[in-house]
Amino acid sequence: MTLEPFAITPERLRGWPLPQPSHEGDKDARGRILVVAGAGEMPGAALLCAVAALRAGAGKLQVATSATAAPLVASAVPEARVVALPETRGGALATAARARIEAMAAHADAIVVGPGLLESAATARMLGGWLAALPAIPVVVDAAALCAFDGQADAIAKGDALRILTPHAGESARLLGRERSDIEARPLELGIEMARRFNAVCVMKGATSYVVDGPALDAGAEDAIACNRYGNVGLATSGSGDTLAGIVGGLAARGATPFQAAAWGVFLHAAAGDALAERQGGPLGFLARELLDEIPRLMHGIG
Ligand code: NPW
Ligand code: AMP
Ligand code: MG
Repeated sequence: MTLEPFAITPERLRGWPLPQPSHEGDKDARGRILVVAGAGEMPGAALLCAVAALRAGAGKLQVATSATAAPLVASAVPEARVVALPETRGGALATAARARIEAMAAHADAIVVGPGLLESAATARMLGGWLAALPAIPVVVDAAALCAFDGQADAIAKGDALRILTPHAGESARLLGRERSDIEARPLELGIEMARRFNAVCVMKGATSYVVDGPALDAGAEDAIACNRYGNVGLATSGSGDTLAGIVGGLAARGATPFQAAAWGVFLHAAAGDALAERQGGPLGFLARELLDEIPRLMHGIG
């Protein structure tokens, strides 16, 4: 078994095509995505993530967001069914939100949880218990939801290996209980450690991003680690990771495996950044929301 990553390229992805809907397919058949994201002070994260999932080709969108953010998200994303979750006085999700999210998850093919949620110990406990009890569908765990994994690796790792973790270096450091400088110095090695420990696909985000398929590695599979070198520093911008999480979730809702959705998603996100940088003559100044419109063209361009 080799721990050498393969490079994600358009050629490689062309030989690894995404599932396509039948011509007769309705929106349910296209893939149903549930986005659990956003808070009163961060409704934009829910918007970016949700629209990204649609741009990646998902057919039906539900957004579960805090009661304060819900009207804002609903008017900004008219395509979505938006459910207002009960929140604490501080704006984090209240325990009572769990039943609402569970009911929505019963009608989803994939879930993204975390962008723009407020971190709180109670939210982390609630999300941790919910994640451990979920049906066998892919779940992208990002941002504040990653804290639900703190101290619960065993409970989560017993799951069905359909989790996709998308931490930046700060979040990886916290998840692994290490210094951020460790993560920055050895992202591949520590990505392998994380993917195995959490029995998940891990995306170690950075200027170079690694995608590690923990369950496949444990099964001795070849080609279980991918590396993306596309993209540019313009992607280091507010909301960028929220769009990535939505793209990966949307691809998973369409039926891509967690590893395929993560590898394709990382590439499409980076290639969108490159397309914007080329058009504007340099990498700085494009907006995370502008990445979204690039996705369909790039996705269809690969095949
Ligand atoms: P510091 O301060 O750099 O030392 P940020 P975020 C660390 C939502 N968003 N490498 C950072 O450390 C997201 O979805 C909402 C290493 C700090 O300790 C999240 O829910 C938007 N460390 C939430 O905001 C648009 C890094 O992480 C901690 C790092 C927080 O997102 C923006 C928090 O850092 C945002 O996406 C790195 N690359 N990046 C919206 N429009 O609603 C961060 N850290 O910078 O406060 O935020 O972790 O990216
Ligand atoms: P987040 O920190 O969650 O908003 O995610 C940031 C996104 O931007 C991730 O997909 C990173 O891989 C990407 N990114 C951050 N810095 C760079 C960089 N210097 N070059 C290319 N991509 C980057
Ligand atoms: Mg982020």
